[in-house]
Amino acid sequence: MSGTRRRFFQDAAILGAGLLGLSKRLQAQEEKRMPMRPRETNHGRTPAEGAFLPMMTPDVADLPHELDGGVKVFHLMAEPVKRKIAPFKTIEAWGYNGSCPGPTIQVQQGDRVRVVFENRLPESTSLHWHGLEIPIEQDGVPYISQKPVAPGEKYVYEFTVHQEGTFFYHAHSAMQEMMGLIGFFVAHPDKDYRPRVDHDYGLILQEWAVLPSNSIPNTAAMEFNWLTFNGVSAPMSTPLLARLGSRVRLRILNLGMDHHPVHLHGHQFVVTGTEGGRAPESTWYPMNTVLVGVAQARVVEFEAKYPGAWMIHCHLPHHMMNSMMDLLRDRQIETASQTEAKADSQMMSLAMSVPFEHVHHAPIAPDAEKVPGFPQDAFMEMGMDEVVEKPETYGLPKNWSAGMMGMMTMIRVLPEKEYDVIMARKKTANPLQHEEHRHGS
Ligand SMILES: [Cu+2]
Repeated sequence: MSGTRRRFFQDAAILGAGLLGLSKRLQAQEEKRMPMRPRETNHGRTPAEGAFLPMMTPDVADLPHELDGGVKVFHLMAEPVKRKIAPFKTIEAWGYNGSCPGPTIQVQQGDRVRVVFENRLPESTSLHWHGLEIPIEQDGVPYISQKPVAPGEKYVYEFTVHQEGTFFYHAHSAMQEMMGLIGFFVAHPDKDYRPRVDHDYGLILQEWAVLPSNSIPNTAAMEFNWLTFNGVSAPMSTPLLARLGSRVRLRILNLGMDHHPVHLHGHQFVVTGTEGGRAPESTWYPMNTVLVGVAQARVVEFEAKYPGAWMIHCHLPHHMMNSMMDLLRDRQIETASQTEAKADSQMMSLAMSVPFEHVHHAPIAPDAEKVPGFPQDAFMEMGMDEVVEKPETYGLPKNWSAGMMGMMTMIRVLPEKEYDVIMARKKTANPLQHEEHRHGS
């Protein structure tokens, strides 16, 4: 009997015990609110003069650059990309350099930037620099500011970035945007923002309409069944990490069809910037949900005061779930005739077809079927801790993944020791990828 099979047969008692343990932990955390640590920049290192604290884009790589004289040169290729958005769902999107969303570009205010762009798509496209004040020839709008870049052709963009802030690059063609042609373009200020942050994270919000047993997004659809942060649905989204007592910046970018109210658990934040750059401190006020409209970026900052795994998620109810259509077959629409025994047998058949762990769903009342409206969330949870395991998930409570769906991730606020353990595991798991480095200077 495989580990997966065995786990399937674990019953609700384990889940119940896990939740009890979790609530005790939360209670303990309430009691030990920590005083703020002295300011410390990105894992204990202070940036060199002229350098900046790079933003991290979980699940998306940074785009490296070369220097040509004083110019930062980036190479960007638009191309079809297969993106695994859930353990059992891979979509055929379009992106840049093998990534959807595209790799993150980070520069510093004042930089001269050259982007050598190559179109490997089957149709013409262009690159628009959203929010940047640059000459019209660089604006990337087909026919208005340039000829469309034909398949197989290259085009060179070059401009000086005099702004600071959270910008993005994208194809300036609506359907191509919906296929995933978007990425971060972050311009760090020439003088660090005050107060300084210790962690800087970026999230790109996207939504997809992909029919069951299909892999190509329907860009004409208005109803979305897959919602992603940085190209993955929870629980595949890699948790953000923060040292207890640190200051965190979170940049959230949206270029889809819907507006997303993004909510942070357990902490209040202030909006310190938009897609137009830094906002004056006089405009900051506490909140914990920020509406990120289409074509907007919202930058929030907060003190990570309370230890725990705190959810960050779009709060639209339908964006807090994944499409299980590919898996569920006769469970596609739950009806009052759904019983625990039937759900069990369906879970068992799923466990045989999908290589992930199933933990028994949460308990239901003995007479649940008699209650009008049942079931709602019953039978929805699908624990898959093992298949989405990575250093950043180390130490989370058993079956944590069952409650994570759709446009959702978490920030793990960790005391020093726990934080260091995970950082060490990250280095062991992928020494090159997680080598911390600074850009600029
Ligand atoms: Cu949403």
